[in-house]
Amino acid sequence: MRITLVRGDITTQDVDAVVNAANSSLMGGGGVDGAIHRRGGPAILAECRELRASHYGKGLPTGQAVATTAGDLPARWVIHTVGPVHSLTEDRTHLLVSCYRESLRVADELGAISVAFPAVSAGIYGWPMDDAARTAIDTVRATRTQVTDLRFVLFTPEAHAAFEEALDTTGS
Ligand code: AR6
Repeated sequence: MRITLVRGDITTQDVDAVVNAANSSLMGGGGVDGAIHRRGGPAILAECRELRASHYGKGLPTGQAVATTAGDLPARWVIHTVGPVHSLTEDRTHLLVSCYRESLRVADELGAISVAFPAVSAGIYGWPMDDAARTAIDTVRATRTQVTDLRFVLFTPEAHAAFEEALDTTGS
């Protein structure tokens, strides 16, 4: 698997699947979630509604992932995962790890070969960027998957620098 870092907006990525940092409601929000629903159009929300009705009446649990089509995005699928809100009193790293593992499991189920991830939980959910980057890189490196082109699409120079550091210093 090749891991690359890209500066920019995940909604422009021409990949099989883009991962959305969603919330349990699957009904959209700010950050990456807002951008994906804005650019992807109403088809994504319509499928999210169906998933809520058929499988996730109480919402998609934190750490899990589920796929919809990608509407008007260049990608084929959106994999929605719910990151943990960062906590100073409780270590929720296992839930962030689970987001990456579960997203890759869903990607494999779909037959996706190229997947773009944002820095899950590192925005509105308040996860410190350095730790979010290390957890992301360590986890994808340790996960067995058929994905061969895995990209982290980082919105800010700080996020890009943190992922670059993590890519250079962890896992080896
Ligand atoms: N492309 C790539 N990265 C982005 C983009 C984009 N278009 N927009 C923001 N980022 P966040 P979270 C970066 O807040 O912390 C939503 O309301 C951003 O700078 O999107 O998991 C959901 O509905 C940050 O580094 O996700 C949830 O309620 C990273 O993506 C909640 O926010 C993640 O930030 C989820 O919060």
